[in-house]
Amino acid sequence: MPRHIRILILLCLCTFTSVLAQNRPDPSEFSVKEHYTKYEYRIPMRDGVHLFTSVYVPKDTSRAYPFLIDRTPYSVAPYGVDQYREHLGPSPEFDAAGYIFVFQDVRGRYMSEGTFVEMRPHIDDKKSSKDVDDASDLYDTIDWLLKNVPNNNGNAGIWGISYPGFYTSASIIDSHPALKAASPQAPMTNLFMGDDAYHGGAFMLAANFGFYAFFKPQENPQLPPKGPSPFEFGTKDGYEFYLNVGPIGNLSKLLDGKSWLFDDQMRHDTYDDYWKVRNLAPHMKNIHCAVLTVGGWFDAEDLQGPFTTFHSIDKNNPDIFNALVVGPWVHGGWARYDGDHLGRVEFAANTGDFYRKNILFPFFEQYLKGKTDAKLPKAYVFETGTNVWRRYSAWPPKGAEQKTLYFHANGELSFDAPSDSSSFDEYVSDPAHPVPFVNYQSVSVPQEYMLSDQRFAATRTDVLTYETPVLQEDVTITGPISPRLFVSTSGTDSDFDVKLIDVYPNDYPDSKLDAIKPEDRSKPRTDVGPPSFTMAGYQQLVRGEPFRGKFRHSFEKPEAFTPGKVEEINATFQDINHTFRRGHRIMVQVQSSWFPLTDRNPQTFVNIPDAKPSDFVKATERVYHSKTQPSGIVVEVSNPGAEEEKR
Ligand code: PG9
Repeated sequence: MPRHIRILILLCLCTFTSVLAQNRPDPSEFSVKEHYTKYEYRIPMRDGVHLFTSVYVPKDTSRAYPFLIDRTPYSVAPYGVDQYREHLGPSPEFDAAGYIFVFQDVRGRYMSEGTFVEMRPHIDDKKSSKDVDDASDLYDTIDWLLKNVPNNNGNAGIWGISYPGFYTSASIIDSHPALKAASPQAPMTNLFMGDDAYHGGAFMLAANFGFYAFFKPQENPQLPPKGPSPFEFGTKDGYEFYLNVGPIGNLSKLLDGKSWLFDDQMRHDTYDDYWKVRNLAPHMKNIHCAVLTVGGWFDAEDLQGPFTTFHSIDKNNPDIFNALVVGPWVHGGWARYDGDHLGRVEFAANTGDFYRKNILFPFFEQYLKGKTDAKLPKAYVFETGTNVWRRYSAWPPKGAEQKTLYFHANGELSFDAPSDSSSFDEYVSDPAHPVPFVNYQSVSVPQEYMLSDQRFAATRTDVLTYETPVLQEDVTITGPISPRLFVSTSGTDSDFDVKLIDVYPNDYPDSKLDAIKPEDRSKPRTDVGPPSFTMAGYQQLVRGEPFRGKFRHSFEKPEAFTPGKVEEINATFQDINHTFRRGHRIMVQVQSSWFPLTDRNPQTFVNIPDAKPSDFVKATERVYHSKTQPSGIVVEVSNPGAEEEKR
């Protein structure tokens, strides 16, 4: 066919599709009330408890629709059949495409009957109708919806972010046959092992106190909720606030007699039965729907959950479609933001929109409506540093080479092992002057801290810094990173926090972004941002985690240090997918406090929630880097181009 005719046909097609697009409702101007009718039901569960459920049904009855369910402890408000939500689905595409949207208050929260249990443990072997959990609640809900809500197509899907992400994973076990697709997003999976409550055995202080100051035990279940009243910190400076509180046991008194949800988190400070029964990973069996788990590289709350969930589902349900998506996002940011930057770091594209339109929406359309195959890879992961999406057939990608970034004398860092027969660095850690986790004031946990500038820490005498020479070629690190440290302390307990950092070149151009875009200022959890600074020499945190030394042998049975005795610590930190570019340097920092991100280690071996002010003492910490005590971080070095899935 002559070229000009081909161009003409192409032009006609383009005009035709753009006319079609113009005729579709613009998602941003979509009126839920105009297109949906709202119903409210009290759906009976097998034990007689009723769960309050709002259902929005498309007014257009010319076709049947699947259910898309969201189960939440945070209220399905607004209540009343004449009160409508502004948005229904995970993104505007869903509202316009047509689903029967279902929102349910979980047991014991807001308008639902029953008792609320924090991360209700799953019951594998249910003996009677009294044995209920989230899996049975979703099963009973789907059964009821299929029979009582007309115009459904017989399929159901479920999704949710954070706590609703946990409800998604917990509810799909022993799946109802009509359940065809699920998307657990930032699902809490094991609160002690790297999700909200504890990281490396250290209590995530500011995030948990902030959360439970608003997420209180409910006084009047089944009454329409009043908005939570904000906690008065009396200062804008969280560092000062938490330091003045003293031992963390004092925090309970500040919660007005409604502190048991917070106390449970704070007081279970070892991996005891309270946490073990709440670890969802071993129970993720008998799942018969397609699953797309979503996480963000900079999720300060539930970054571990997506990986644990994805791997557990893979292991226990090999026959289903099970995939992972991780982008450069903060907690739930994939649903709210453009995802083109965080703080001053830019990602070169609107990654949020890309995910919403090209990953999540096609996934549900395929599995709930039988639309075109979304052709999703096993792992759709954004590579930071290079700012590209990678499609891998496995996560972590196959073919990576294990290497260790070793610490050396004089602050050097390299892939070569040290050869000195004796070598160490030391610093004094003082709980009265802990290392701050950001260099600006905030009472919350600004999620920007996950990639924030570490130059302020590098200059402290209680922070060790190791750095490679300028890289001559790109180095891509994928998967979990595993510090292996040889340490000693003059005390009987100490934290060893390790940070992997990307150091930008000294001629790196400044960002065109304000510290925080004006339109983002009013949005939750990004309300504070870093003060202005230059990007030349920027020390971008890539992954940093605390490790509480007394757990070096077991998270169940903490052990005191013998002062001065060298001990080995092996930790595993959450995955990364980052390329350190040619011209940059790789840096590692080690410190013994990270405040008030984590609580302070008194540096005396005690039960920390019961610690007295006098237990908090200075300690001299040593980190060794000799031939026989070679501290470093074990990493997986990849060749991304070679490993990417062939389409
Ligand atoms: N990740 C959140 C959380 C759950 C439980 C405890 C603390 C935080 C959430 O936002 O749902």
